[in-house]
Amino acid sequence: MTANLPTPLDNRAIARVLTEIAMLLELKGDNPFKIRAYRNGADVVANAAEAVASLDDAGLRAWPGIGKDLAGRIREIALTGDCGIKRELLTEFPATLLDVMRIQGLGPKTVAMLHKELRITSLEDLALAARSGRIRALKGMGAKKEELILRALEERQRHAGRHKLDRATEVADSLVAYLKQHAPGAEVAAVGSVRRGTDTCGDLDILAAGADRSLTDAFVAYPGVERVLGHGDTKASILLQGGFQADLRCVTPDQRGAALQYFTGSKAHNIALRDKALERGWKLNEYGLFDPKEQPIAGTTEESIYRALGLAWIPPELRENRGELEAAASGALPSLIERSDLRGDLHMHTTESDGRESLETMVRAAQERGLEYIAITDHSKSLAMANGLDETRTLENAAKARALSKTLKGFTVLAGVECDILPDGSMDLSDDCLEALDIVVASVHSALQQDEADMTKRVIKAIEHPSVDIIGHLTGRMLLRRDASRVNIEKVIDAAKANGVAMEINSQPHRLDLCDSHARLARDRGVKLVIDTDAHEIHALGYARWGVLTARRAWLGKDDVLNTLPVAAFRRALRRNRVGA
Ligand code: DGT
Ligand code: CA
Ligand code: CA
Ligand code: ZN
Repeated sequence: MTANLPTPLDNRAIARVLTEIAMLLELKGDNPFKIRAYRNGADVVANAAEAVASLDDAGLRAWPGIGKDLAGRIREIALTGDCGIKRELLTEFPATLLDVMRIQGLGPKTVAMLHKELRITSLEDLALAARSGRIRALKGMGAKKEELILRALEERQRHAGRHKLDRATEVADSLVAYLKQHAPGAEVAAVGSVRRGTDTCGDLDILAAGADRSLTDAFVAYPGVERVLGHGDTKASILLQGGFQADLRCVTPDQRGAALQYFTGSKAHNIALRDKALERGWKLNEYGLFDPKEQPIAGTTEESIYRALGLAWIPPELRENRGELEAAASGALPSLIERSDLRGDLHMHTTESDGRESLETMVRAAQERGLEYIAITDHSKSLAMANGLDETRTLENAAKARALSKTLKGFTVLAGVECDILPDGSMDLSDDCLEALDIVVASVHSALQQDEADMTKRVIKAIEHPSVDIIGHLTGRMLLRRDASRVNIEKVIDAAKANGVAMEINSQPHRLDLCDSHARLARDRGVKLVIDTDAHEIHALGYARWGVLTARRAWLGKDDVLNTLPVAAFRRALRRNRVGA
């Protein structure tokens, strides 16, 4: 495969090929040291700060655990997107067997046995074999294991083809950058769910306006394409390594606005908008807005289309047909929060519990990002695995934070804790300890399977504790991995409102918890929100971007979010300091 301008693979894609080689070697039962070397190589590449493809052999070998052979393979993968050893291994094991290996609970030995004994080569084969009871008969398997496989397959089905927003955005951005190189005069943008900022995204939709026809050729030649699904003059679809599907649509400059609007969606928003056009006897589609004689009314810009329909331009995050058309008609669209409105971050961890950086490092990184205050909120003692803090250590940690804060100009470090909410709703730390802090985030981390009544009672009990200021990541969901816990959101929100407790939008891209609709409900009922990163390392402070997107999807303005306030006002707004609280 050759592109006119070859773009080398990014680090993530290279790491993925290395991991696949390791997996194939595992299937083969190859030398464990060799396998470990590839896995280590994948880690090193994935975490490298610079683009691996730009390094020469010596540069690569300067890294720990990268020898001559591995360095050669990495360069081969970076430049060609593939590797001889992988091709060779794939003659023994089909690529679809790697999907089987990614099923929760299936190790390489089991997969190799399934391949050998039952000729299983794909997920379809695996499902068939499990459903017909052929797996239980194998050595070391049994009915229970078979049942677990079926459940894992079901789970996968539910999540199939979806990706977390951060990764989807990253892949879409690289594609857009690549296409721009090939069509410098064109306008190229990611549309669809990535532009709307939904917490998970299906396929990636890319729109190019004013590019010539060869752009679809460049698109299908993108490095890292696994399969071309369709290739015409104005549209093309590809499947990328890593499971992303991407669609490109090319339009003329005068169709740009209409296409941008149409392909941004959502489908529900588009249908409601088209109804508005139909009311006037007009037609709206991806080519433009037309009168009954097919004469164009609008289409060059999104604004022109909305305006012609009597509407203000609607930010993409709101386009879900959740009342935005009515608001746009009556001048009632909210003024949405921006990332630059955030002044503080109230949830982060250090090496005192399970964070990877010291207090000092986290503070410096927050200052460098332009924040004015942070709260250090390490875990409490019941999270033994995270080295959670007991009362004594919590207070020592608080003293350290306050002492550091005194030495800083124009920056405040608040002494806090992320206190675990125990299964019965009581706090993991004593009342005296919690009261002595500047801020307390209370979160559920265990017994997530409780039924709705118990979980609701548990969270409300925490909300009623006088020293709890913020409820962290309410539902404990892990996107595409673990469902939200069952909790009566309305009752929780009402309790938060009654007690003056704020609710967190946790910005970790695998959480985004509260989700957009819960956060909107909270705001509608007058509950204040905070947008936190829950950072465990400095890079994660950047996750605020995803939390802000979720907040915008929840219709939040600056005034709805406490950590847009300057520090003094922020502190006065905390439950513990509120007059009459
Ligand atoms: P995804 O891919 O599941 O994360 O969600 P989207 O919103 O990116 O959906 P996708 O890729 O199926 O389609 C992209 C946009 O194209 C969608 O947001 C709105 C528009 N669209 C797709 N199908 C229809 C349709 O049947 N009617 C209308 N009016 N618009 C559609
Ligand atoms: Ca899409
Ligand atoms: Ca699509
Ligand atoms: Zn937590």
